[in-house]
Amino acid sequence: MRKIIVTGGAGFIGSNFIFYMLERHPEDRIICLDKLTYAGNLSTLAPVMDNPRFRFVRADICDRAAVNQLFQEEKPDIVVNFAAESHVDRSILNPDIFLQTNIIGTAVLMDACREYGAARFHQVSTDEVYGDLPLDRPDLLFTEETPIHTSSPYSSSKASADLLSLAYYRTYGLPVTISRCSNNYGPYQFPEKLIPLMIANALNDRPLPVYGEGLNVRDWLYVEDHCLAIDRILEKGRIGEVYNIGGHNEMKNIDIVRLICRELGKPESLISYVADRRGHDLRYAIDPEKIHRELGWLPETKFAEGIRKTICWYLDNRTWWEEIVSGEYQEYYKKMYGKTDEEMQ
Ligand code: NAD
Ligand code: TDX
Repeated sequence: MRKIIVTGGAGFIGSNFIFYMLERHPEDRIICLDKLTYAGNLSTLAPVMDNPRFRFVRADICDRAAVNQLFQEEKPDIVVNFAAESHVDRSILNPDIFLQTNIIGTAVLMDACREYGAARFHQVSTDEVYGDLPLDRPDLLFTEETPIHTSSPYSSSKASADLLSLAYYRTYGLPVTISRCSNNYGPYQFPEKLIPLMIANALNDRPLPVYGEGLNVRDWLYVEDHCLAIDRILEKGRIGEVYNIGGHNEMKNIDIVRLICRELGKPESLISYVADRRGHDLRYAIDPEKIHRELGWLPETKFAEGIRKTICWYLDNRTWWEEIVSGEYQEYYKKMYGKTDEEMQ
């Protein structure tokens, strides 16, 4: 039996990972450590709360005493660190918390891994650490050797955590692996991110705010394929290595928004071009050759299927996202887009 601490497991990818692991590995015990920020929702984890192989602990990964106490109690074999401030626009409005959680929090977790002898620390990173690629060079892709070259406070904080993780590997011999994944989509994604924001607004016949001309390109991966890739890295990945994760699925933002309108039967007149994001990365594109060659990973869900499943999930789970788009989110929305979600009706 492996004991696995999953940090940030009440968020989008972490919760999908917990569901995936409990089902795929009936011998594992999963302990979720989450602060429950605006992005973390305990209701997401309701289906597994009573599972005897699951435990939820509310704590901040920056809180050394709380983290050490949990490691003392559980003596985990593996730690998978999803916990992070994850939204680029929020990092532009207020970088400070990104430095705290994404950098200091990662260090606190790795110190606890050293102290209590975890056999693996896996850092969930992002393709954003490589900066961006030009729109007119489709031949260029991010490989694991692409230099770190960040654009936003968010990506800089994630890159800092990556460097720190590799330093802990080299200096202390901590058994670290890192994955850098492209943009994820799927169930339970907070509606501040492009795809769920457009689905939620379109369903409410509200404007669809596209930054700039909507020509920026992202490489989209269905969340379950990300979970599968991390599972492979935990089982067969080489210590001290970085693995890129992506599915060769580049799309322009505007094409995604138009597709969502089509799928929901909503008019494109809802699209509203708004001021561009500061420092907006032009294009992300992952070369997943290493993880394919070494670990045999390939994505299983095609975009056409994944986006339909995702849209259906948001249609079937209105209460989940309607509850979380209240309160703090309304304040953020106003700061970000000028009006609250409700005023935009
Ligand atoms: P999310 O914002 O949906 O969830 C983050 C979770 O972390 C929340 O449950 C939140 O409560 C928790 N958290 C935040 N600060 C914490 C703290 N100080 N202590 C404990 N818990 C804390 O994020 P996500 O989209 O699921 O991303 C998860 C990870 O994957 C992040 O590290 C992100 O950088 C990385 N990533 C995300 C994507 C993507 O497309 N979403 C792509 C590549 C990598
Ligand atoms: O209202 C919007 N309008 C818009 O045009 C929003 C929220 C986004 N966009 C654009 C900006 C990006 O080009 O859509 C694209 C995707 O934006 P986000 O969903 O905010 O994702 P991105 O900035 O690409 O970062 C995501 O992928 C990498 C995750 O949020 C990160 O956590 C991950 O590391």
